[in-house]
Amino acid sequence: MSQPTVSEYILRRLSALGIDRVFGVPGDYAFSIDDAVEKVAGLEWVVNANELNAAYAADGYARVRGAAILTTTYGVGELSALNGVMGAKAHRVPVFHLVGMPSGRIQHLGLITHHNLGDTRYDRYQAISSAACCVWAVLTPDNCVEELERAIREALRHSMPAYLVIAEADGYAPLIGDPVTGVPLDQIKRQRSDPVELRAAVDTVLQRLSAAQRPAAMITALTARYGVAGRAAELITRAGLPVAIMSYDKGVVDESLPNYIGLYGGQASSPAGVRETVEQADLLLDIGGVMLTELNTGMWSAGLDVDRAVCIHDNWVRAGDKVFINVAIDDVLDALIAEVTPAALPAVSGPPLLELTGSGTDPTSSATFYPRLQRRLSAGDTLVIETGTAMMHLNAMRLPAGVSAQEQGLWGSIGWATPATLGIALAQTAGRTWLVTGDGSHQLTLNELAVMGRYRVNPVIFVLNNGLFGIEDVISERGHVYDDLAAVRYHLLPEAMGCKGWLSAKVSTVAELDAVLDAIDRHDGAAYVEVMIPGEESQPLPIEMKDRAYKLRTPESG
Ligand SMILES: Cc1ncc(C[n+]2csc(CCOP(=O)(O)OP(=O)(O)O)c2C)c(N)n1
Ligand SMILES: [Mg+2]
Repeated sequence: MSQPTVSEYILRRLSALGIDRVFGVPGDYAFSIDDAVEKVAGLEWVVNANELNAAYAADGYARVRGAAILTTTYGVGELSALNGVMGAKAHRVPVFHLVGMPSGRIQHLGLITHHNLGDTRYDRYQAISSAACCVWAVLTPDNCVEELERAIREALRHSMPAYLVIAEADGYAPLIGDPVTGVPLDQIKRQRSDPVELRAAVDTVLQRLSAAQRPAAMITALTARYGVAGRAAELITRAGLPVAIMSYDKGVVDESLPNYIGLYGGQASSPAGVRETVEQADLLLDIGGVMLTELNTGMWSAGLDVDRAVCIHDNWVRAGDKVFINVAIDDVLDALIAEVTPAALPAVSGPPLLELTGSGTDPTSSATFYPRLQRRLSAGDTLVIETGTAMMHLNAMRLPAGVSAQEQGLWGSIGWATPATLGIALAQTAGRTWLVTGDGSHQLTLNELAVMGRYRVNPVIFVLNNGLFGIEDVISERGHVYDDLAAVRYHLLPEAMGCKGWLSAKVSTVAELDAVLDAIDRHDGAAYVEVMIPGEESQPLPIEMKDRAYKLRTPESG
């Protein structure tokens, strides 16, 4: 058999992980990659509206499939993608970012090229783009086989993006060396354990569990990244532990579990009793490693005692002042599931359904919208949550059985959710993909609606139109011109974007909202609803709270 080209080989090898789409924007330096996508069996192009959107879409896809491919062109393309790739790094999402660059002949002749600064430095962007990744390589015909294996291994081991650069002529050149076939991602052992450390870690966790009188657990999104969220749930169920999540981890636990108690976030816990269960626990089993940022902890109000916690991280375990290293999370969970003493599930009452309020000509508002949304989601669905006021409401809303969620709470780049919805919808094999986004966030990336129409994905999208960067008004104060938005008529967009067969509506009363939700139930296709929300809902936080949270006043003397 003749050798594949370097770019064909790279794409074939990556597609063997179980990837069937390539997100990106073509460019002349990247043509070898762009052409190869058309040639490699099992891969299809998704041409995004811009590279930032492509990176967000790849992030969404990889959250479902475990990994994604993103391709952009030299300089202008890769730099536009950077915010999205960095977000994938923050959220531990393996995205393979493939970038073309000027060929070796251009470089050796010292020719000046476009997408450069008018000089003959060709490697300028590598330091920038690679900073958003955990591994990077310039792939050539000679080093491609080995370097690509290294990049795949490291990206999966760390669960972070990889940056792969291919000079154009090299991409078209035949591969030198023996191709590797590869296997699907779920058959890959991503990290291996030191058996002595593993035994010691597992014994310690088992001892702590059996000694505990009031244990509780938390599970984080990191478990989903390593494909072990199901095993984490199995462990806490077998061990009979009540389980809470934090905001950033929304969707990682089935919230219909009888031992699910709700959202922990210090003083922002919901229901409020979750705080006591978590903070009074004599053993807190943290599976994944909770993230104690201000937004995740009700402004650093979490009272978690390190001595009472056992944290199972991706490849290390901490129990008080003991740290076990080189212990892979899947090995730790497997051993604990096998060896833990089974216990009955605690009788807990998790968060109730939101109260259904309003009717008829009452205006749509947060109070009338979220309870209705909650009652429409069903098993197999995914809810995509945009940063902003919507995230505050949706994190506290109990998800129905079998419903998962995705959000970008840590990186928090508004605009992420709309293209991520495209990637998630393309990656899902069942269930509906729902998006709730504020109008301001949507304005950043709404051109991706056209791409959704082109590739015939069928999300259900709610754009909450309050005419404001509302959450910014909350944390600053009302009335700043910089928080007012251009008055877009959102519900007309699907039509203008060429989205065929989309149900599209604008609702400003509860009766209209109920009617459109019924229509969506009956509609076999995408839906796009502009929901009017009163701007007055976005009331500023008390001054004291703003000072404490965002400005950190100079302390009083004495
Ligand atoms: C890329 C980026 N730019 C700016 C911000 C700052 N920011 C955070 S939330 C927000 C406003 C979101 O407004 P909208 O989507 O309308 O939601 P609302 O709170 O009004 O419901 C802004 C501007 C950010 N997080 N990310
Ligand atoms: Mg808004």
